[in-house]
Amino acid sequence: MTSNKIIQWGVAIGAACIVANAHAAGVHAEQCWIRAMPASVPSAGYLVVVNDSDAPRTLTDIATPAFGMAMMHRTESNGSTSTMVDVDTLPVPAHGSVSFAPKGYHVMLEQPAHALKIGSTLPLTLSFDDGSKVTANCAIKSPATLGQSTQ
Ligand SMILES: [Cu+2]
Repeated sequence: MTSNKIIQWGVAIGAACIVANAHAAGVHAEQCWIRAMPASVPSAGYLVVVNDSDAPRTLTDIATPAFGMAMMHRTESNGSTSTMVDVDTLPVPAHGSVSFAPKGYHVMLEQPAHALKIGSTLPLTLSFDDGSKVTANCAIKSPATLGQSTQ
């Protein structure tokens, strides 16, 4: 009996270590979607960047083979007018997250390599200051989509 208990504890501790390692991997992306616009107009990508690690991370670049240009922007509104500001780097706090959402941060996507197919997915690859990269699969949605994806 005693030795069985010891084995059970060993299994439980092993499982806990696997979970801890997955979190130590650091940063991941969630709920990525792209609002598809006609090729003559930029499309916009939205996602949530989650940092599960103990260290702050800085997002330094977003790239995709699906578009000729991918840029990080922030929308700033002053009453009736709104402008877009370039974002070079974006800090993601330890155990925190940053949301790209309509009227805030967005990924401006220009020059689609192929016509955007609603219902399909395209990858966005995020680069961080520690050299790590995370690829998100982003759902292509119609221009009428306004809110955050619930998927
Ligand atoms: Cu923009």
